Amino acid sequence: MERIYIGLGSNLAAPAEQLRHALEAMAHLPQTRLVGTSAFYQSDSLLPGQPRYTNAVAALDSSLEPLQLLDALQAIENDQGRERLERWGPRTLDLDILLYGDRLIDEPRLKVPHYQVHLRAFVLYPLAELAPADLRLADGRMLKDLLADCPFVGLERL
Ligand code: ROI
Repeated sequence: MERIYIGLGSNLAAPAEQLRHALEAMAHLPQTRLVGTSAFYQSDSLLPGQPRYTNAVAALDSSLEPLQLLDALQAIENDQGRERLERWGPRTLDLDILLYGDRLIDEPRLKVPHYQVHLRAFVLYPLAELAPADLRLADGRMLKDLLADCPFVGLERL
């Protein structure tokens, strides 16, 4: 079993409902237990001209291998009507593997820790609700240092 953190995001079709539905689906994955859910947060899109996003983070304990988990998360995204029209386009549901135990993963389909984790308040603050205060990422960075460099700006805790 490894502790895994998943970032959830949605900016289409009742985002908070999308997140709740995805949490329910993750709770039913094989070899997996949903052990925690952050609050939901709203923020503007990093790209202009899109609806605001609702984001959250979930903690899972799972014995699925990373690519098995990625497949399962993409199936949940697809079930909830995700259409991959453009790379950074609006989406009904985005599920990102942020951290996977203390693994460093660098594969074409999957990079962990997520490459933009340090830039995104809407990931770091919900993550900090679930993770231990002294969490060290697999690449050596401390969560508390990333938080100190990423102001809580433009986030609305729902
Ligand atoms: N902006 C916010 N606030 N939340 C997201 O999840 C998010 N996801 C994206 C882009 C378009 C970069 N902006 C985002 O993919």
